[in-house]
Amino acid sequence: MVAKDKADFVGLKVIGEICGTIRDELVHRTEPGITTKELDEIAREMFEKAGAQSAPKGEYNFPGYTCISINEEVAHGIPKRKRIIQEGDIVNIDVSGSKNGYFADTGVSFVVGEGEAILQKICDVAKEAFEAGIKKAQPGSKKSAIGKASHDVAKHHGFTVIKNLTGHGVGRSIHEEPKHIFNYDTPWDDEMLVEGMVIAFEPMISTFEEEVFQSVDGWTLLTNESFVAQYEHTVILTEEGPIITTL
Ligand code: M3C
Ligand code: CO
Ligand code: CO
Repeated sequence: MVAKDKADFVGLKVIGEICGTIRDELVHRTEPGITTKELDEIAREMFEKAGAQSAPKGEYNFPGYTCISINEEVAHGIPKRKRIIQEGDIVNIDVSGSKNGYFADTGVSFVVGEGEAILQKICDVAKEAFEAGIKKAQPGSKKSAIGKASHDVAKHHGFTVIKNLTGHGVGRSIHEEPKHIFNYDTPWDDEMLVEGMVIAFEPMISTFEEEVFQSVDGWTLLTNESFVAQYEHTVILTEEGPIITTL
């Protein structure tokens, strides 16, 4: 969407804060021994208390309130009673929701306790790639500048980006125009960014692969052998600078 008036900004900030708070609480509660279903249950209660709805459930009938993906799972991981989180796992928690017709989407990858150093490294690089991309997200600039900046960061650290998953427009629904915010340079894409445009930018940094594939469960997106970290926020683009609603 393109945010135009006070009501749009307030609506986006309200659901942004709800999703950001749920994401942080789930990260905080993640420890070895907890199941992904238990974490999702915390999110269910928090959505309910906030008078908000889970976007995956409400929009796609996803079997969970949040997407929780571990190790070879990159995204759209289904919370499960049998999936017990272990020390050293790389976990991605992606929280998206709506309230009063406004939507937000945010996610973060992190390592549980002590893990392999490279896992922490890709998490740090995903954040750095997000920040580099968002610096280019100015009204009047080309949309493709965002992906180029994030890919440059990945390459600088010797990593790759996932090319068959992208960020997206958000605001009045979970996935809307602009359909794709790529994680790499797309010089053919001459779409321009405009004042008030709301995007979810979500660079996915891999140790060496560029594509994910879908699991037989019909939801979970997997890698073959690499590890992937994602970092996502909902951002309103303005002349005065980006407003991150999900901080
Ligand atoms: N929030 C998710 C979508 C959840 S709906 C099942 C997203 O938009 O960030 C991703 N899209 C692709 C991978 S993660
Ligand atoms: Co998301
Ligand atoms: Co998203």
